[in-house]
Amino acid sequence: MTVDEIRRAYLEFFEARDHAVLPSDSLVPENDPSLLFTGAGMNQFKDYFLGLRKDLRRATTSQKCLRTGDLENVGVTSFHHTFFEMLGNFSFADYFKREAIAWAWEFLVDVLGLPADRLSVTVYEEDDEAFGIWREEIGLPEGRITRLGAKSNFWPSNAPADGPNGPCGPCSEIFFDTGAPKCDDPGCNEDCDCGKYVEVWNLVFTQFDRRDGGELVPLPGANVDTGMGFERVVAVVKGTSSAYETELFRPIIDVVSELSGVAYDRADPAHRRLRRIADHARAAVFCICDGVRPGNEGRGYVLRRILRRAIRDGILLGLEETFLHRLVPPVLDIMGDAYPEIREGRQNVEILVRNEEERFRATYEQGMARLEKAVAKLAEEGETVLPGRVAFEMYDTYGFPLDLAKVILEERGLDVDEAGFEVEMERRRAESRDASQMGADIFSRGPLAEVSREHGDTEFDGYGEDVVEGRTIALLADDEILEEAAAGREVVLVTDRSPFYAEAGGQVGDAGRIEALDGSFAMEVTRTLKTEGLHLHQGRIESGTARAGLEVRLSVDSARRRATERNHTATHLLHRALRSRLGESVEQSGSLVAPDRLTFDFTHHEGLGEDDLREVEREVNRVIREDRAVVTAIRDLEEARASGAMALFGEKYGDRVRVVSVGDYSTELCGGTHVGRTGEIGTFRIVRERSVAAGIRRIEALTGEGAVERSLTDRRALGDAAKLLRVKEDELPTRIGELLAELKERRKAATRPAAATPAVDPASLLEAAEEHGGVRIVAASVPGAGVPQLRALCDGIRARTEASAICVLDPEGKAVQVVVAGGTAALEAGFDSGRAIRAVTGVLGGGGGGKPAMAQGKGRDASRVEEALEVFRAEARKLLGDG
Ligand code: ALA
Repeated sequence: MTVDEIRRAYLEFFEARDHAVLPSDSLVPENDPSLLFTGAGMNQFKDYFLGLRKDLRRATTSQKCLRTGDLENVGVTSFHHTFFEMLGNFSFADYFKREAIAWAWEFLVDVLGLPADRLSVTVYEEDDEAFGIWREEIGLPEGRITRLGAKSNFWPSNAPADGPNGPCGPCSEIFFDTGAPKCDDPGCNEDCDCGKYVEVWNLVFTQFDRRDGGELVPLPGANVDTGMGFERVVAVVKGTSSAYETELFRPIIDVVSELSGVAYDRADPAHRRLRRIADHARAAVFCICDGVRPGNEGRGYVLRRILRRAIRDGILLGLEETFLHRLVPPVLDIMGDAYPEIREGRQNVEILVRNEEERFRATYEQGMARLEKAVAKLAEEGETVLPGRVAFEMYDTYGFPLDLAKVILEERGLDVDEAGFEVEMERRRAESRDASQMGADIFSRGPLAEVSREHGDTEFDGYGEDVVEGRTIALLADDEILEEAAAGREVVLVTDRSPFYAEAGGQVGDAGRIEALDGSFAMEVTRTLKTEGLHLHQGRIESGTARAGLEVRLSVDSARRRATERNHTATHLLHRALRSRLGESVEQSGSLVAPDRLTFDFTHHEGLGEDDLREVEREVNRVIREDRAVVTAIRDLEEARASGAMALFGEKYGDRVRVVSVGDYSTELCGGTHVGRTGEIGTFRIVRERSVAAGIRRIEALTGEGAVERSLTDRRALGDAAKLLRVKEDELPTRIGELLAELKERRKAATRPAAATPAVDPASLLEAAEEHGGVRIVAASVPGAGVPQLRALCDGIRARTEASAICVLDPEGKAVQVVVAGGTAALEAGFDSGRAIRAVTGVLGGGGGGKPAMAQGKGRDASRVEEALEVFRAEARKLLGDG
């Protein structure tokens, strides 16, 4: 059986038993930012187990999974992987232990043909029912049924005591005995990790919903969740003791071998690097295809760690060029039939992997040098622990993930101060927070917390109103609560309610004015932030004296807010349009919504072409013209997601969310403020598109007045240019092209070594010429003249006197060019250019010919120019006779 056949046999086996065959869920759980990666087949079915959904009773899948908890062991043991496939069959309040066990046994023994006497099982120590089924119904001898505790036979492991909350239950695991002898441990059994027993299948009887405090609440139905490790079962079927020996991995390892020239030897401990590379290449392909991009946070960081570990392994194997992207094709060959989606993104994946490798290689040598220095210093001081500060520098400056630095140090018997690393990391996080939030953090401790405790959260009234009346509750400056603040003072003013939108979700905070109803003070607000649930109005007291307890009118600067709203709604339209044009893999990765512009960062592997930009701009403008209504609603998070609302990757949301919809065109979870209808945006213009990080692009755009102003500025520039060049505006490109070509030509001419302008003119040549019988015999070398000038010289001389016999030549260039001419009086006296030229070019080692009045020729031997001129004079005298 091929691997594809084994996978198919499993799905068909359960399909024949009324299971719906469903596709694998994404590796990145779509609606669950709390879960980094899909780690089991059951993840996509949580709602079914909890009884929240009931439209399915039986399902079966082969699920893409990623687990990174055991990174150290990947490639070291035979069966540890980051990325793996889990085959599963699921019952939602339908069949239970009896069927699950019987079918598992039937599949392993009858379909895969595994020898029954090499299979053994474990059951949860209290699960007599499962024990009984294995013993009585399957007929397994008692000696091959082991009872174990919640650590081994509850799923998730130890869930009652340690969590997580959610569906869980006792399980029964099926093992294959490799036939290896038991290890030295007297208690060696299925639970032992010596490698004798390979766990192939876990049958979970999902009966409970674990709640806080370890409470196990029975689920509405008894469920089944099974997981068979595909790589393991393939190895077992193929009779090998390592998944890396199977056709799931071996072709990838072989490519690494070929590229590095390292012949793979399974027994050589150093060759775990090849296995690790193969594992990590698979993981990287699947992660990237499911939308993860290398980065410094969350999923992106997991991917970066995996990639950089593999790259380092490659460097240590002697791979001097980027290589990891060359493993993408073998991964696609092996896995592409089962998971066709990975074929679609092939180019993307290769580009991203190569980018990441180039980036890491660029600093790798320097980083290693830095680490060597630090290691030498440790040795000198007799220390064995690398300070956290250095580990952080390795991460921050040289791109070495902490765990990679750890691996490198471990290889030398050294350790890292991880706590120290965390301290540095936290400091850096705080710095970047400060840089982006400035004032806000100063107040997040102490006095503000006090205000918040006393008064509760500020009420935000600004979705519908620009002007609201409220009451001042606190004044702060320099981390202190003030009794009062007089004109001129910079303060933070807190009120019980506010129409001012506070900086969030990329939208800048509002500006405006706050005035006491009794006229006792007025304040200009330049910025609004929110912290501890309070709206903080930052600004200057303009007049009077502000204090707490005053009735005030808060007025948002409406023009500024409207401009911001245009940009915010346009950002949603842009997001939607980019996805329509470039594909749903486009993820928002940052945005700024200000009154004067918007910027939108998103994942994409390459720059956008002119066509893409134009299409996106057209589409957004079309939706603007359609004047669609922008509607906001508060909905349940789950309901909003089910309806397809776009949520931000990695963003945490509460149970009730605000959903902003633009007709049926775009739906996003968003707390910002928006226009009422798209027509208000007026117009949308992209002004720039560029890269801001590997795989992340940024679009800057303008709307409304900003876009109009920009158009006017552009038009003025065009008009001025057209006037200067005296053409119509639409002819500018052509005209500029012509001018540039001309300029280029001139520049070239200017830099050409100045063609030796002949220092001769016809008059001076005539003057220097000898005379024979009334005819002037002109013979001269004019270096650099070229044939046209030589001819021109002849004409010039004849114009002065027809009594002339002329030979001019140019000895520069590849050959000596010769022109001979005679004026009419010379011809009458017997001169013949044709005959003369033959004499001349004969000397020069060439030839030529022509009419009596004009002849042309050339010769190769520039060293005989003087001689040739002398021969001409003699020949001319001869032809002219004695006069
Ligand atoms: N969900 C079970 C596991 O992951 C089947 O082992």
